[in-house]
Amino acid sequence: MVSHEKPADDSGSLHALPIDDHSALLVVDMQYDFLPGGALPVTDGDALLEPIAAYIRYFANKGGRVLFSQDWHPEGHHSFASVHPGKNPGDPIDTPGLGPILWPDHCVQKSPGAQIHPDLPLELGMAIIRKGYHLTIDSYSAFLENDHTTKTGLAGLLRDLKIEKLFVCGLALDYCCYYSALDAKEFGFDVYFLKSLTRGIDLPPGNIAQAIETMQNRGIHLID
Ligand code: VGL
Ligand code: ZN
Repeated sequence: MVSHEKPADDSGSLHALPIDDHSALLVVDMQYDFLPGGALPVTDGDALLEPIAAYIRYFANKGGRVLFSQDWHPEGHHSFASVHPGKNPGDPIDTPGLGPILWPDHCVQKSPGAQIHPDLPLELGMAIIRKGYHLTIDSYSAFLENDHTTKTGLAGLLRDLKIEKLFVCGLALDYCCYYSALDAKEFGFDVYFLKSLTRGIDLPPGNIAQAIETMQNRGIHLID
């Protein structure tokens, strides 16, 4: 069961968070393919464009660093159901580095669907972390690929900048945002999950509730 009570350490609303020059905002995978009309659309994902754009400006104004992640798969990526004969998107897969499920072809490198939506102020981002570019390994987290070993370099970058607090928003709540938040916590950052600035896929059903419960248990601040 997921508790709907506020966790004891909840640090309050979006605009009461301790943002300073040791803070970074990770805007996860706000790409056309994850928005309605895209290849792997997250319901209501487009409702995030305006509030995330506003939050990026607010955050940068407070002296925080802004980074984007970008799902960036080569054609024929092994996370795509289309490369597994007889398989469909949503089917389970348990090959190391992939799964738990297969996806439609999405965020293919240089395709329009892989573009980060230009309504976001990309110019305020100091870096774009690409992930999922190894043909046989998926990468939900912006820190570690799904083999749990291969680093993207994001942890080192944040440490070099003396970042202590990482704020996470974007798509999708129960995949790339979730795994990025868990890894950030593992790497020692104080993690603020901006729940109202995310939307989830919820595959398999119940996945969103489980992700939220796990984050609460790991000491990630969930901000509504
Ligand atoms: C994502 C599934 C596959 C995400 C990326 O950005 O959450 N989900 N690739
Ligand atoms: Zn992907």
